[in-house]
Amino acid sequence: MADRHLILILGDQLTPTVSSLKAADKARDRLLMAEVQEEATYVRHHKKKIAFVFTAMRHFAQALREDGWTVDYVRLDDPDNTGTFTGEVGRAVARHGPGRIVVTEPGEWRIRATMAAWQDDFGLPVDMPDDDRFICTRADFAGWAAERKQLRMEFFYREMRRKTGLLMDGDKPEGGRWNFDAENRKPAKADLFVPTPKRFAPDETTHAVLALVGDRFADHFGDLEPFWFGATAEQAEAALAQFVDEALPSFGDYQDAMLKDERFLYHSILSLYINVGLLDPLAVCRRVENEYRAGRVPLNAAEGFIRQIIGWREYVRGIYWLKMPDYLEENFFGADRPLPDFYWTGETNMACLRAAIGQTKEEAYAHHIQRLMVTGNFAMLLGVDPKAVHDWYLSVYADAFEWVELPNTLGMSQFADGGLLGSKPYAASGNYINRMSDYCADCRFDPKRKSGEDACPFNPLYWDFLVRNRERLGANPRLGQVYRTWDRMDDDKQDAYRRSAEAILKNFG
Ligand code: FAD
Ligand code: DLZ
Ligand code: SF4
Repeated sequence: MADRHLILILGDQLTPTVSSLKAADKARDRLLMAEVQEEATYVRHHKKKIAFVFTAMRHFAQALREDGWTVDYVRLDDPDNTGTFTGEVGRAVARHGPGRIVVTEPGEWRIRATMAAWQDDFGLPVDMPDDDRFICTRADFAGWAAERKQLRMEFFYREMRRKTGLLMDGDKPEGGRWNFDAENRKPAKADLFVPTPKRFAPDETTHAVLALVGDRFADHFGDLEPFWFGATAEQAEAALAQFVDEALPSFGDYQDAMLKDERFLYHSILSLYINVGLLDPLAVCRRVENEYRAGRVPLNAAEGFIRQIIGWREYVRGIYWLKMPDYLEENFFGADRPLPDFYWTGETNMACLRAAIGQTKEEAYAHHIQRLMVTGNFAMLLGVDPKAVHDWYLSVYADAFEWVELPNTLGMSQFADGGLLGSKPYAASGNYINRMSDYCADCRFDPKRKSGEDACPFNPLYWDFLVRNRERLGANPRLGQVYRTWDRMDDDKQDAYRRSAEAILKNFG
């Protein structure tokens, strides 16, 4: 049927109003969703992540059917499953004889490159409408970037505030300031009351997916169970409601804090739902703004939260599409060490890394500061190949999709783009982690010791990293003071740092 459209819906396009469905016709068109081996294994995703994507896909397909759509849903264990998007689209074209293929532009460059060949492969036009779940189109971001020498998030964020009207007071920012981050750096005390994120008992569909994933991906990283993620838009809404009621008011205050027994603190644990399309980012922000306007949450919490979404989330997506595919190859420091094995096991006597990696293994979640200042910081100080770091982050988190993960990892956390995203590397010694967490009390190392066997490894590595990379970083005005501190140290102290760092580096190959 030549005027029929075949509409492919990807695993992160689980939104009833996704652009590919806007001009679609329930009676005429056929929808295709496919669980494919290639997507589950192009990096060895955490078991929980695969299970989350598959169960959310299955629930979404069911909701579409109930809404009157005809959906071809190909399960991973379907004996005819070819294992790739191209293979599954090919089979669906043969089944339905459509006149065109429609798919909302994918989030990843890799998939877009595959799709670029489909017109020739299938002799059919391929429509790829923009993904309008983002506030800033790719074209608008490129226009914004073209007018600037420096692509700083803060200025982009202000544009997004103006564009959406979120937390605006006429043409001025609510409360007289754009950014309340300075108020969001409180460390947390271990006895702080902390709410827990909303958990959902697996239903029959999720149980079937868990059995499949347990069977097929047993050798992938991470614990499959207990599995408590939601799988539907209704559940994601319930998770949002609980976050707003219980955690949002303190979200700002403790945004950068880390506690060994509190994995989630006041974070929202919503990124996975937003990224697959179960929650609309702008609607989430409007809800948070309403809480502020109703006097139920302070401005520093609402602003901090909204900035993460309309600021950082939109900004990294813009950077991704602006810079791919070359971005993947960036390696400003020429770092080439392998990722230490303990990133895959959590078995290390560094308590902060043990906690961050251990919870990543169990939950497929760590919050931003754990990702940036513990696992990311350590990999950068050590000089790990940024591609290996990128593979790790893309694999281990339930919310990891390349468009958001890559700029955060390669740009923000590894400074591998030489300063496109940040004005200086997020390098820190044990002092920062000690101040922002309760990890160090349980550690075999001493955050106050600078060198020698008991010194916190972050301390000598921090200085060694700066000295090793002086040619590349020495002219950075934000590091002038740090290099002056190094230059003022006496030779013995400098030697002690470098010898300790050498011993650690030798340990990690
Ligand atoms: P909250 O702290 O509650 O923040 C609220 C929301 O803001 C998040 O749900 C998310 O949608 C958004 N957000 C916050 N920070 C960022 C950011 N830097 N970039 C984009 N969106 C942001 N986020 C991902 O969604 N996927 C990733 O693969 C990912 N990889 C990361 C890798 C590294 C090395 C680092 C440093 C950060 C990464 N982030 C990633 C950003 C951030 O850590 C997560 O979005 C956040 O931890 C998700 O948890 P949450 O929902 O509890 O967030
Ligand atoms: C992450 C993921 C996984 C594990 N499996 C599938 C799948 O089987 N089918 C699918 O349509 N999408 C899957 N995804 C998401 C994609 O790999 C990819 O990250 C996004 O579609 C890119 O925007
Ligand atoms: Fe981490 Fe160093 Fe503290 Fe140990 S002492 S927990 S290695 S920061």
